[in-house]
Amino acid sequence: MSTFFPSYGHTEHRMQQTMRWYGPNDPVSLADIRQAGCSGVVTALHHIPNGEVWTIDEINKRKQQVADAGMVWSVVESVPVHEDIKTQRPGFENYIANYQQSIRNLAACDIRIVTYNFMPVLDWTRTDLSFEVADGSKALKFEMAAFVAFDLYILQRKGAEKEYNATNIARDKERFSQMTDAEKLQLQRNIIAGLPGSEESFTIEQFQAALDKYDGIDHAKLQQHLIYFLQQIVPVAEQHGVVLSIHPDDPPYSILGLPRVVSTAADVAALVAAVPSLSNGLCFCTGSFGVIPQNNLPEMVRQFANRIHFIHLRSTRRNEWGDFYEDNHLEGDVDMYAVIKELVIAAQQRKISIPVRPDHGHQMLDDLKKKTNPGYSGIGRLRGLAEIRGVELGVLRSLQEKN
Ligand code: DNO
Repeated sequence: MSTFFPSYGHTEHRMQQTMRWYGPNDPVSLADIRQAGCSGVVTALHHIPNGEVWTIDEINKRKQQVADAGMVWSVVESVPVHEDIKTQRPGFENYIANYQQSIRNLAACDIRIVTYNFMPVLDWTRTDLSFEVADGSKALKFEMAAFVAFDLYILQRKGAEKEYNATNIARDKERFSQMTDAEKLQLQRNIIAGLPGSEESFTIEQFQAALDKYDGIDHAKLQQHLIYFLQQIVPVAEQHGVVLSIHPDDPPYSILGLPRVVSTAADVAALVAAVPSLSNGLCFCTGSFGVIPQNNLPEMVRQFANRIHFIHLRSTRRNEWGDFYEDNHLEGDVDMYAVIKELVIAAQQRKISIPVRPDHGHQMLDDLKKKTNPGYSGIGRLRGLAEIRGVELGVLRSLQEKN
């Protein structure tokens, strides 16, 4: 297809550029994604209820839609893991069997990279979905004081105050007292109404009930449940040539008293030690891991190089309170050059093309006038992708010139 165009060398191992597509209702179309320069699409069958088998028919329908637009469905994000698997409620084995079947069906349709996460109750979480940055574009933000205020004064979770220190609580209380009723409602919605891709949405009562199911499940227990899940799924994946890529916790720390077990390099190392197969892989999300200063991202790429099957590139800017907002892709706390360099080296060594997507983007330009999926507007992601591919090409060329 690209024979008319100059080759920059090593093109076969350049990252495969992709964008996430939420399906036919996504305001960003497949044609838009193609014009952004993508050859791959990341999507999921969001209409299938969590826990049910993805049938070959449904998978093929989606695959065809993507093919009709001139691209390939390269990564599934996500086949969601049912809550009963995470808590191991009686009957959860049925959900495991369904998950295995979905993997077999995806393999039958030649779709071989499957992303998932193991975060209890909530997938990714933010408190502000339209935080205006200096240039007037809008970013997603996680503000600790607002989040704790939600926990203490809106949700009023039992025992929550024991988990926070008194000085911070005074600050959180002050923050809450300054919010208007509309802001309180918006905050509640942002946290529990479900961000795109989360697949779950709650009222306050449902939310409390979902949290209660984790009574007695601490970090060690949740990790044990994840390892059990991997022991059941990875062999099936391996047998069918599928690789799994777990998405890290976002944010990468415990929230609402719930354990989170995929936040650090040590967490990932524990999963690898328990289930060493390369099908037990990682979705390397710089925006999630990057919120913890101790996570040395280039080092983590080196450590897990052979099991990074999918890449999310995004940068956050954090402060000492645990707040962060999503910065431009090449700014913020993530050393994107160093990360991309390690990824380029890993791909060259493995002689593969790893799919990458710009994770989120600011709402900017014309998109400010549109209704967009938070974090998933077209133009902001296009900016991120364009910057990332520029860095990648620069790194590749400079490595070639050195040799
Ligand atoms: C957020 C996404 C996550 C991710 C899941 C993977 O923007 O990166 O929702 O898709 O955690 O299962």
